Amino acid sequence: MISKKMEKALNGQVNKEMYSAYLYMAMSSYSDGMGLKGFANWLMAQYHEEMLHAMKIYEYITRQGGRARVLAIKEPPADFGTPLNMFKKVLEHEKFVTRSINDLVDLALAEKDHATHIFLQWYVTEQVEEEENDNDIIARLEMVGNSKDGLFMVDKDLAARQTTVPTDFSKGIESAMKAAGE
Ligand code: OFO
Repeated sequence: MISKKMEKALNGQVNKEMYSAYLYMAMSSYSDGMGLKGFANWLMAQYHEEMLHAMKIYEYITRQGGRARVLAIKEPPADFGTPLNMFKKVLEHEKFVTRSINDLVDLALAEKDHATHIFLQWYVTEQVEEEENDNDIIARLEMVGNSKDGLFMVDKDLAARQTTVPTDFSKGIESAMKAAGE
């Protein structure tokens, strides 16, 4: 059982994760428009990851006897500047999400909600990985500078990203993860 306050905060996080998915889908489309298929691929893989992040919380709320809400998702921007600027925006957004996860952890501790505290640990770890990935890509783009060949190489690398993240959650997260081999 979770408190009403925790239910509201978790529903807010579902919405933030959904917005992350929307934002990365918008960035994927923008990358496609620039002919950067690898960037588009990486960002669309990230879209799927964010949907999983959202659905895990959605399911957790329900399992804890709460009511999962489907709140309106804000429209993301459509223009992101250079690939480097775009990834700086990705990192900035992930830092915002990290702060939001930390706030949820603080709330779980304040409420002595041990189940939610344990549940959130997965997100704490995930955020370290998210920021690390973005920092790596930013460092590579900074190294490349204005070199078109360099950008082509980064694009080729990002094209290699594959995701096994499940997309069908009708039977629950656990079985979706198993079916996807996660
Ligand atoms: Fe869900 O980690 Fe990004 O936003």
